[in-house]
Amino acid sequence: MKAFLILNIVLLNCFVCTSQISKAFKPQQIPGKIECELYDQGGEGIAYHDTDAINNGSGKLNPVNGNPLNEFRINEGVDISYSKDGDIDNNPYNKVPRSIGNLYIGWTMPGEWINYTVEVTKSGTYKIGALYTANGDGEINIEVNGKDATGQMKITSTHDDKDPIDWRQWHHWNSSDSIGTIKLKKGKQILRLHIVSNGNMNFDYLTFTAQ
Ligand SMILES: [Ca+2]
Ligand SMILES: [Ca+2]
Ligand SMILES: [Ca+2]
Repeated sequence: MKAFLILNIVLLNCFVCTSQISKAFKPQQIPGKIECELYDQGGEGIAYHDTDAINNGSGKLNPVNGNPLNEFRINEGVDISYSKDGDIDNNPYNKVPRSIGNLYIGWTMPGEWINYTVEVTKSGTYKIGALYTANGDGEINIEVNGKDATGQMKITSTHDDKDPIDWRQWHHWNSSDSIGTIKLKKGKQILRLHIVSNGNMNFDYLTFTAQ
């Protein structure tokens, strides 16, 4: 009983200390590449909102087997997987060449959002790009410090009727360097990526290039 109480106090303290603010998981800079799986720490409702609390990639699709890629942020609701060999992610229906072993966020659904605390090194307008897949046209937007900063941005479908394998419709990779633009001020900013419509998109990273 005593051990149980102590454990509860430890867990409660930990919950209080980690759940109040969204903060960077790893330093990420703009201009540059923002790795989507390196979203903020803080958990559900603080650093992200996901439709279900389980990670449908780490520990589920990708079983625990000692490979750190299979277990990345395993206890978090954001769904994470990584690009795989063997005609899974490097398949003939890709629009761009695809390297393997790269973590990405997937199982995206409308209404979900993810925070990225980033360091902007220079104020200005940036072009937004992405390495992504989209089973059907979708839309996203990005808020900065709580305000919509991009409007709805279209993510063009990578669905290809010629692919005979149904599940692989979520693995046709494409990149774009012009999905939208965003004005950013120098300094620490919290970007919030919203899945607006369709879902069914995977994002490996976003790029921010000075205009
Ligand atoms: Ca989830
Ligand atoms: Ca999800
Ligand atoms: Ca990535």
